[in-house]
Amino acid sequence: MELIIDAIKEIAHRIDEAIKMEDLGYSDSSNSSGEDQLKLDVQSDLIIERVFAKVSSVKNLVSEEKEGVHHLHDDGRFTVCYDPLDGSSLVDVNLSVGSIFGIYEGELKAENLVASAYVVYGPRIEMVMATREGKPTLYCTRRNHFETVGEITMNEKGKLCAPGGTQKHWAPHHKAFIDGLFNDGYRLRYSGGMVPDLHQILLKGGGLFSYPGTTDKPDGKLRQLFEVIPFALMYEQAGGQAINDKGMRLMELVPSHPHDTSPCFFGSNSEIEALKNAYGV
Ligand code: P6P
Repeated sequence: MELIIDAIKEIAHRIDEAIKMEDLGYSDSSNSSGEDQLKLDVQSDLIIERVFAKVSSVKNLVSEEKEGVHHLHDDGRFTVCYDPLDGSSLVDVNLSVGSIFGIYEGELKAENLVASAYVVYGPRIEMVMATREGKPTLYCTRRNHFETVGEITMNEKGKLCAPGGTQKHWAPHHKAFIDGLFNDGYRLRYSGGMVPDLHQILLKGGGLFSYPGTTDKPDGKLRQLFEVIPFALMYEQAGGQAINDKGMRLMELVPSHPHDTSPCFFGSNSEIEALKNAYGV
């Protein structure tokens, strides 16, 4: 796992450099979810492929930007499912974006997630890594090198609310619940970038990030293997919870297709228990 962590650190530096140096235009292609691809999306995907090609323990890669499985090493143990540059459309307005990695062993389902990591490309490059043991670890770059900052623990109750999805497409019970949080004094913190939005709640003591099923996206928007399950491990290991709209742990998801999405709620215990009550689950 150390070699995979080192690979992600190398990827982080290279993608950060690409963000600062490369053309921000759109490529003439779209990804598996039908979203237009920035040249940066394609460039970031290529960087990840090339770096993991040097890590013999990585058997396969599955990218949010492509269909299918990219085979690397016959004797490898792990499949790395990744979103190379989540929220990339925010780069042209200079907001933070991120890369997300889920490291699986065996069938691609949540119970086979061995570890997860994400990188935030912001004023500094920061990285968080979680395994099934212990709290997530925060790393940040100082003088262009990653240094370990410490463990991440969420409070029982927070004060931040990151409500995803188009509000006019929310179910009435979801809108009433979110409005209730704001009436209780929660502060709106939503950039439209999953990585910085979830990173902020993890580091600022807690709250709730929600991307529900909506009338226009009944199964939600965020992808299980590349986005939802990796962050579910982070939140659970930090002492919070991560569930879907049925109250099921996201760490029990079994995608039927690599690009399946799921309604998802990540947060401190108090907010998630309140959401379960509001959803009647
Ligand atoms: P909405 C970015 O496009 C993304 O995939 C996530 O990073 C983010 O949380 C979500 O979509 C934002 O979606 O519908 O709220 O704009």
